[in-house]
Amino acid sequence: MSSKTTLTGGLIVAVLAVALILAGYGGAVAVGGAGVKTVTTTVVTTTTNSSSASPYVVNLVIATGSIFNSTVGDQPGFFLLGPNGLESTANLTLPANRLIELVIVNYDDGAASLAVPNDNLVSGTMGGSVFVASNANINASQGASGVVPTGGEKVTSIPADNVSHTFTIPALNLNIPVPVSSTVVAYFTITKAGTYFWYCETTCGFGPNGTLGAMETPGWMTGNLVAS
Ligand SMILES: [Cu+2]
Repeated sequence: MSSKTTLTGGLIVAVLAVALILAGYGGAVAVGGAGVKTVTTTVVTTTTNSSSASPYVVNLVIATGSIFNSTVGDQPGFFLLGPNGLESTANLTLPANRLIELVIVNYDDGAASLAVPNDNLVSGTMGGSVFVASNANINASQGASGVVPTGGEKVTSIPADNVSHTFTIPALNLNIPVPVSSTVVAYFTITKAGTYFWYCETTCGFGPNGTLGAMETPGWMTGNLVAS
C-alpha cells in the first residue's frame, strides 16, 4: 500500500508545517532594498508537556437501580470509570501534590436530604467552586463559524433541595455537592499523602434515616482514598 504510505507521509509533512508556523518558526524572510535579502531565523523552544503538568483525571459515575441485596433492594452508588471499564470506588488511588480533575456524572434524578447542614456548599476545590453541566443548563446555537456552546455554570453552592449526593472528604475539607441529573467537574490538589475516608453526605441509603446500605458500605456511597 505505497500510495497510502505516501498519503500519510504527506499529511505528516503538512501537519508539521502547520505546527512550525503556529510555533512561530519559519525563518521570517525579510526582503530589504536593492536586492539585499536579510534572513532571520527564529529559535524554536519546545515545551515538554510532561504528564505531571496536566491534571490527573478521575471519572466517577453515580448510578441508581443496582440491587444491593434482597433485603436492602436497590441502592445508588459511585463507580469509577477507568481504563478497564467500571471499577469499584471502595479504594480510590490518587496522586498527591498533583492537580486532580474530578468528573462526576450523576444519573440520579432524585434529590436527597442533607445529612449535615451546609452540605450543599462547595469547599476544598480550586477557587472554591465546581462546574455544573446538565441537560437543563446547556444551550448551544449555530453561529457563523460553527456551533457556539453556551450554558453550564460555575457555582460555589447547589440549592439544598437539589442535591442528589455529595463527594466529601472531611479531612481535606473537600465537599462536592452533586445536583440531580448533572455532571460536575471539580479541581483540587491533595497536598498531604495519606489514606482518607470519602463519603456521601446525603441520606440516600437504606433504613429509616437513609444511612444504611449504600451509605455505610465501601464502593457504594463511601470508601477509602489513598493519596501517594
Ligand atoms: Cu449519596
